[in-house]
Amino acid sequence: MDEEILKIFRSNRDDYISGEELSKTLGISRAAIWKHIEKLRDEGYDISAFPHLGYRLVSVPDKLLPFELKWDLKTEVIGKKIYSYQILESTNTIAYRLAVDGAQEGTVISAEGQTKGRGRMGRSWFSPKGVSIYLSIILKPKIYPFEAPKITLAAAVSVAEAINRTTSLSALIKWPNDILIQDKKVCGILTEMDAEVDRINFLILGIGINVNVNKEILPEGATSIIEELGKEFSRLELAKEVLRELDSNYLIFKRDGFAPILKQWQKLSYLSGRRVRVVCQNRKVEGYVVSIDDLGALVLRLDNGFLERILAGDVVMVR
Ligand code: BT5
Repeated sequence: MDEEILKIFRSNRDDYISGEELSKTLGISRAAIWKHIEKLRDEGYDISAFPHLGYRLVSVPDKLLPFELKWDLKTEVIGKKIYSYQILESTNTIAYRLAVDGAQEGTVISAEGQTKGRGRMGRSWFSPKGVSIYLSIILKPKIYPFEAPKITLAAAVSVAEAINRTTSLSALIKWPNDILIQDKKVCGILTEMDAEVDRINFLILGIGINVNVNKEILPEGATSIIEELGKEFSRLELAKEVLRELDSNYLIFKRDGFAPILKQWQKLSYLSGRRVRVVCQNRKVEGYVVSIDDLGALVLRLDNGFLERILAGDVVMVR
């Protein structure tokens, strides 16, 4: 019912709508309408009320609520179903459970804050409440498990493009899963999956973006949109653009394969041409970044002139 009321407000943006009209259209009493309006106000909607005129929607809260995320989203796969929570341990954990229970591809889980946000390899993701974006998306690509890094890279391209499109900032991708602005990490992506040897049952794409959070409380080497922009930015607008970009890149990937994504990735790559040390498993490899290959592996030119492909690891810059 809240969504129905919001839909009516949205289609009469500048007009007042009387309680009587709402009650007739929705088939509930005026007292019930009032209760819903109060509930929406509690959620942060600014709804003005004038005697004899009725109600008008003034502004919506900057929260990742399902109705707001879905409004005007215009995606094909991503976000047909959205679940939003206040505080969760981790959006990836809930997404995993929903996927096990058969949730449809493209289902999105968002949270205002996380108590056990996680990164790769047991690391944690600092997730304060109400200031950033924490999303998990369930995907079911028909690819082999060893191809999963392609999806992480497609997601990285999507987030970087979303930031660059909605803000005046320039975000770049640091292989494999970091988005940087001015050399500092603004977003991390965690891909987890349920797979058999030759097929992926589902894959969970976890995306954390620091938006309106102050640098002082972030880990060393991190930044946020507000820090780089010098002013607050709408989490809702950015999250929607991420979902749109992801939808479009995922469809491109399904239709045309990885090559077009790779091309985009190369334009946004922070590492190309730089000297790096990659820590992978128990090894360290040093060299100049050539590119990534058609599986999403990082290709380094070693000092002896040989090329080496690295499938997974952490990259440290070397001067
Ligand atoms: C990542 O791991 O960068 C993946 C982070 C994914 C987070 C999302 S939020 C929604 C979804 N639900 C989850 O539970 N997770 C996903 P990794 O490359 O391992 O980087 C982790 C490291 O980044 C940490 O060890 C810190 O050094 C640093 N870090 C932690 N929190 C950060 C933050 N908010 N901003 C920037 N850096 C951070």
